[in-house]
Order: sequence, then structure tokens, then C-alpha cells
Amino acid sequence: PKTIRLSEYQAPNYLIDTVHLDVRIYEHYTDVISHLAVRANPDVPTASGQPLELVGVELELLGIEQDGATLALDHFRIDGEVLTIKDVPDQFTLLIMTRIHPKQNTSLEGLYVSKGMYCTQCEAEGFRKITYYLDRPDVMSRFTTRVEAPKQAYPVLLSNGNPVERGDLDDGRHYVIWEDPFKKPCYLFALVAGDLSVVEDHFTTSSGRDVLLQLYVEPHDLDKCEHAMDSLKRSMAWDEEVYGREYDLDIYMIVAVSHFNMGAMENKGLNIFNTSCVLANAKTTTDMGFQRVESVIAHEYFHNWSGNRVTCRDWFQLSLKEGFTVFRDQQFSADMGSETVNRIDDVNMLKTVQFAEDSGPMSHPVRPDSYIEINNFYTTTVYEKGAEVVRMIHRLMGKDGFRKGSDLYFERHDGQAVTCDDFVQAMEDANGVDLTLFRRWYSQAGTPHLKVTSEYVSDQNQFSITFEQTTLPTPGQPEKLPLHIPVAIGLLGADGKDLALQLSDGTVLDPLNPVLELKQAKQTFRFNGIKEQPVASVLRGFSAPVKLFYEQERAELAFLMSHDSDGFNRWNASQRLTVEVLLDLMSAYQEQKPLYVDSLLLESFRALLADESLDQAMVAKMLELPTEQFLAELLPKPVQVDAIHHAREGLKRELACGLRQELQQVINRCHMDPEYHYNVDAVAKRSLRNVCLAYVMTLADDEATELCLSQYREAGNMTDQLAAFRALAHSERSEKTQVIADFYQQWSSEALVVDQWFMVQASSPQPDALDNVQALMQHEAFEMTSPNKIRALIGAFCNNNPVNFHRLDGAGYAFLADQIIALNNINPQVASRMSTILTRWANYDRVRADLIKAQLTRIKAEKLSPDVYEIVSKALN
Ligand code: HT7
Ligand code: ZN
Repeated sequence: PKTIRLSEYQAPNYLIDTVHLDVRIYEHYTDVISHLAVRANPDVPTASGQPLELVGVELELLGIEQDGATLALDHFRIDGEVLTIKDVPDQFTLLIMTRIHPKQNTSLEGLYVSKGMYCTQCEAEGFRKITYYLDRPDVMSRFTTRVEAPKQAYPVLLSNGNPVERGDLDDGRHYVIWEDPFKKPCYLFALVAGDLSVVEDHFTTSSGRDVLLQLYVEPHDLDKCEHAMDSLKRSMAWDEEVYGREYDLDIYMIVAVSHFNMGAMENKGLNIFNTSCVLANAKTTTDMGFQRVESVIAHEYFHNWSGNRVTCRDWFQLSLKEGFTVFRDQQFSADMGSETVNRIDDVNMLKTVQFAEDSGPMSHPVRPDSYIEINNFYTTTVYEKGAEVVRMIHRLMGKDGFRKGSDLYFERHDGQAVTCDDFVQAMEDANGVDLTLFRRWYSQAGTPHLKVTSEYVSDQNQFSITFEQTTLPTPGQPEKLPLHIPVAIGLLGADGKDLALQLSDGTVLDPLNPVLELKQAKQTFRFNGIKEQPVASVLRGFSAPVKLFYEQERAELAFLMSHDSDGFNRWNASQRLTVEVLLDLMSAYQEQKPLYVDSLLLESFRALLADESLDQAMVAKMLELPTEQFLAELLPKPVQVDAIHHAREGLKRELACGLRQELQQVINRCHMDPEYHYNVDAVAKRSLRNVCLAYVMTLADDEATELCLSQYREAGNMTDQLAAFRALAHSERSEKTQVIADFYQQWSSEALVVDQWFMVQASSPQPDALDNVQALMQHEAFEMTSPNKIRALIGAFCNNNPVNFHRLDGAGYAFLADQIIALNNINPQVASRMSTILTRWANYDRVRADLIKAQLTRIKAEKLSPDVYEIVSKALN
């Protein structure tokens, strides 16, 4: 497979001004007739006279006409995926007729069929599976699409833009013509044909235009649309208010499909969503599910500006639209709910998944330099680290400065395909600042380590703090340079209040946003006028995506835990204290000594449970122990798989034992409400109750079991029912067999609940988990062609069940390798995502590392898709 490099980017020789697509759906195949208006690119002096090269994958070419005349065989040639047309004039039309077989397309790219519904997925390079085209984001065209299909089976025919004509044809067929007035790259093209029900609403934009909102779903999902529709209207209003961005078409459509490789896709005016990211109601969806729907709806909507109106020049610039849009959806979620809790969740995920990616063989910069398969670069580095980079710009520019920059960016580049550098340039120009050094965040891979030391000199009333930044080498980048790192900071006095911050050079830090800007490998800042030994709260709000190393006493952590004015660092202090205690327990486990839990943690948790004045969502977060995956990433390597697991389980039990009464009081106080409401307080109450329930059930006595069973039976919503179900299913109690069967029976007709059922069983810590997963692969509800089912069963086992996946006999690894080999032929994108799990072998002990490498070698010996090949070969390098 060929490596594509950013350094080799060349503007296209030809542009396509208009595209008329005629898509005719028949029982066994689909014909696509594409009419293109092509011209040589005036910005490329050498373009004129060059052959035209279009790409196509798995297409049957039926014929080509140039300027109305059939193209003779000696005027074009097909070489692999490239259709080359020689001797073309500077301006001409092309008519290309191709035949495709969507029903056989299990890759879920291009045009495919999901539960009888035709739908498309063109990002990143799926359009080439529909017709020959210049399938690259810097070729932007005006699209008209005619969709034709049998009317009874496919009454709904959709594409981008506005419907301009529809009619009936012979043989029970019908058609609809759609016109998209905006130029777009083909990755934003979409088409849907199916038998769908629709929910409608309206939104009036700030300039008074009426927008028709439509949500298309299968008829039995009509009762799960309200939350998505409300979220959409909130997103539209928010983007007007916070970014001044108005929606630009008369119609905004969302279609829910069950077979989908990712969460959703922002096709212009016709978003296509994985059912899991759009459908929600109290009975079938957890609070976390509601949150996910809200944020994905917002994310795709925000792409209308950050991605569609201003798009990417090439796929190396993916973070231009994804990092910025994730940042925007994070801001939106923070505004809709609790800013602190959202930040905690986002940072937890970054530290667990992105930090792991950044220290492995797939480590790459936010703007990658090269790729074999672009689908492999829809990564947490491009998305989440990319969002952190935008967040740092926001912090450095301030809210108003950032808005000035984004206004300039949208105005300057509307209708263009641009680069990450253009984004930074707009921020610089709007604010009159120089971000030259900051740009390194886009090109340098790896997570910087930030070592912090501090000293208080009482007779000088001075507190000094020193930062040393280093970044370890990553593949292809042996040398690393210092980065521009904003470090938000606070110093707490003995009363727990923030002290005024003045540097020794006289600079007074903004009390609302105190930030130190690091630009060198080592830097010291001295604060004057500090009359008492302070406790430092460093990297507030996780102001930069770095690994912080700052030794603080346990008592200081407990102090921050109860006094820090920064909610994020309050939580972080509790995590750091918990990790310290877990380290004690890991040593005890390894030395086969009794587990002893530091009373400082126990008493801090007791105080948290008792204090009703605290934000209850935050209390729930502080009580949640770091996951085994988080600890695996955080602690020194090789990962102590078993010690982590047993220490964590032991700590849960010890805390449950020591705090049983308090836990039960919280459970009583946070009683289940008969009616479900999705709002900040209700979500907080449920989360706190269910964290406490999980603690109590670790004791697995009769009383705890009865508590879970009654919650399981009486819960009026999925959040409470699933929490009780999980606690029972993960226990050793014999009652669980009946509960597992009962849950399936109750929910077998709700695919998304069945996914939860698979997930809970796959993540069970009990030693029979792998046997159960293997048996569930044969279950009537499991489908190897459904990414949701694969993620729910195989993904949950391999990602969320470390102690069973990393079994010392290697059975977990062999199981995953079998599935990757099978999936490689069915759905390469999903197969390659699964194979990234095996790239972390170097983090494990010799025995496990060798077992993982043996499976990678076994996979590599197969005939692989470029997707899986890239991951496996880089992992073995
Ligand atoms: N922009 C979308 C990316 C996406 C995608 C990429 C590769 C293969 C399938 C895909 N489905 C959607 C989603 C987003 O970030 O909004
Ligand atoms: Zn996106």
C-alpha cells in the first residue's frame, strides 16, 4: 500500500463546477449516471493539457461521453482505481455511467443498505465507491441529485439541499430531484432511500428565516425523537448566540440508520446518524445516552460552519474541522449542563485513550504528516487533542479575542477549502498576536511531560514554581522541541481562598483567568507578596494536554479536594489521592499483605457523602474510582494488570464496608423518581445514587442484592434499571442468571438496549467473561455486519475488561485476532479500529507482549485491507 504525504500535496489540475447525479435504484443493483462540468484549474499554470484522473472503487463502468459524444476506448484507460482520460480540452462535460451493488456492500462506505434502507457514507473517500470522481476535499462543486427507486419499498427519497421536483414513473417507480445551492466537496454528498417515518419541527433563525427540521426514523422509533429535536433547536440557537452562525438552507434533515461505522455524518442539509446517537427516551436510554445524543446532534450541526461552509484543503487538515467542532460541542455541552462534570469526562477520556495513542506506534501529530489509509486517522489525537489545541487558543486569546478570530476565519474563508494554518492565522490577525511557537502543537506528536517543583521562601514572602517540559520521541520524530503551554494556576491560602497573584517582574495575573505561558524547556515564575506557605493548584481546568508531575503531600491533596475554587482540580485532587491509595494497595496485593486503606481517603469520602450542599454530580464524579484503563495508562510500565484490578476491587470493597451507612443514606436521599426528567439536578441525583449502589453491591450480601433487585424491578428509566442490572450481572450472586435472561426478554425488540445487554456481559470482571462473550457471538441478536453490535460485544470485552482480555493464557488476544481477521473482509474500518487495541503490546510484561505480537504476526500473514495493514505493520515495526 502507498503512503500519502502532506509534503507532496498538489492543487488539483481540474475543477468540477457542477455535478448532476442520477441514481437509479433497482432490486439487484444501482445505476449511477454522473454529469460533470469540468475545467482546468486556473490556479495551476501547468494544468492545461494534463490528462484527467478520476478515482473509482468497485465500480462497473457502463460508458463515458465527453461533450455529448461517446468516448472511444483509446481515449481513456482504467488502471486499478484510476480512470485516466487523455487529451481533454480546458473546459468540457463528462457523462459517466456506472453500476454498483449496494446490497453487497458491507464496508458501510459509499452507497449501502442498512436494514432495507439505502444510505451513503462518503467521508473520507466513500464517494469513489459511487462514481468516478475527483474525490478530494479541495474540489468543490454544486450538486443536483435525482434519486429514483420503487415507490412502495422506498417512499422516502432524500439528498442534499432542497427538493425541487418529484414525480411518478412507470412500473411503480418514482423520483425526487434535490438541488444543493452550496458548493461542496463530494465527501459531504448524501442520499437516502427508504420506508421511513418523519418527525417535523421548525426553527426561526435570528434573521427571521423559517427552517423546516425533519427527523427520519423507522416507524417504531417515533417515540425516541423528541430529545434529538430539542437538542437540534438548542444547538441552532447556541451557534447563533455564541458564534454568530446562522443556518443557511430551508431544510435540515437527520436520518437514523442502524448500521453505521461512526457516530454520525454532517452531510450538507442531510445528516446521517447512527441510531445510538439520535434515538432516546427514558425507558430505553440512560442519562449518558441522552448526553451523547445532545452532543453528537450539536457536533454535526456545528459542522455546517466548521467543516461545510469552510472545509479542509486535504485530509491532513482533518483536525481543522474536527478539533474545532469537538471544541464547539464541548462548549455547548458545558453551557447546557455542568461545565466541571463535562470537563472531567472529556479529560478522563483524553488521558485514557489519547495519551495511550500518543505513546504508542500510531502516535501522530494533530496534523499528521503521512498516512496509508485516511480512515485510520479519525483518531482521538485529531479529534480530542485537536480540540485541546483549540481550547488553548481560546484560553490564550480570551473569550472575546477568540470570537474575533473565529469571525474572521469564517468570513475570510467562507466557501473555501483551507488548512489548520489558516485557522491560526485568522486568530493571529484578529488579535494582533504571534502564534508561531504555538503552531508546533499541530506538527509535533507526543504528550509533553511537565515536571513541576516549587519552593516557598518565607522571609521573602516569595513562592517560586519551576516547570520543565520534555516530550519523548515518537515514530518518525526523534527530536522534540519546547511547546507554548498555557498553565492556569492558583495559590490557596490556609483559609482555602485564592491568593492575589503578582509576579516578581510586577505582572499581575488576571484573577479571572490566571495563566502562566511556558515557552521554554525550563522556566521559573516567582510570586511576590505571598505571606504564608500556599498550596498550589496547577493546570486548572486541565489548561493544556500534558502529563503533569508535581509531588504534593496527601494532606495537600485532601485540602485541594475540599477547597479548590477550580472544580476540575478539586476532582483531580481526589483522583490523585485515590491513585496514591491504590498504589499502597497494589503493593500490598503484590506482597500478599492485608489491604489497608489510608483513613484520609476514607474520611474525605465520608465528608463528601455527608455534604448535601456540594454539587451532587461532582460528588458522584469524585467518588468514582479511576478505571483500570486509566490506571494502566497513568502508572509506570509494564502495566500491572492483576494488581490494578485487585487493588481497585479491594478499595471499592473497603470503602463500601467503611462507609456503608453513609452510602445507604445517600441512596435513600436520592430516591428514584416515578417520572423521568432529563435535567442537571435529576441526572446528578441518579448518578450519585447509582455510584453508591455500585459500592454497596461490591459487598454482594443479601441486603445489597435485595436493594439491587428491587431497583432493577422498580426502576422507571433505563439509567436506574441498567445500573442495578450491571451491579447484579457483575456480581458472583446466583440471582444474576435469571436477571440476565429477564433483561433480554424485556428488551429484545430494542436494538440499542440489547447493545447495552451485550456490553454489560462483555465487561464483567468474573472469570467466565470470555466464555460468555464467545457464546454471545452465536446469539440471535448478534450480527457481524453491525458495528454497534461489534463494539458492544467484542469492543467492550477488549477495551473495558482488562483483567479478562489480558488473561495470561493469551485467549483474549487470540479471540480478538480471530475477529479482526473475519472483519477484515466484512468491514475494514471496523477491523482496523479493533486492531489498534493490539498496538499497545509494549506496555505489557514480556509474556503478554510476546502473546500479543504473535497475534499481530498471525494477522499480518493474512491478505489484508490497507486499513488493517497500516495498523498491524506499524504495531510490529
Ligand atoms: N465527520 C464525520 C466523520 C465520519 C466518518 C469518517 C470515516 C468513516 C465513517 C465516518 N462516519 C462519519 C463524523 C464527525 O466527526 O462528525
Ligand atoms: Zn466531526
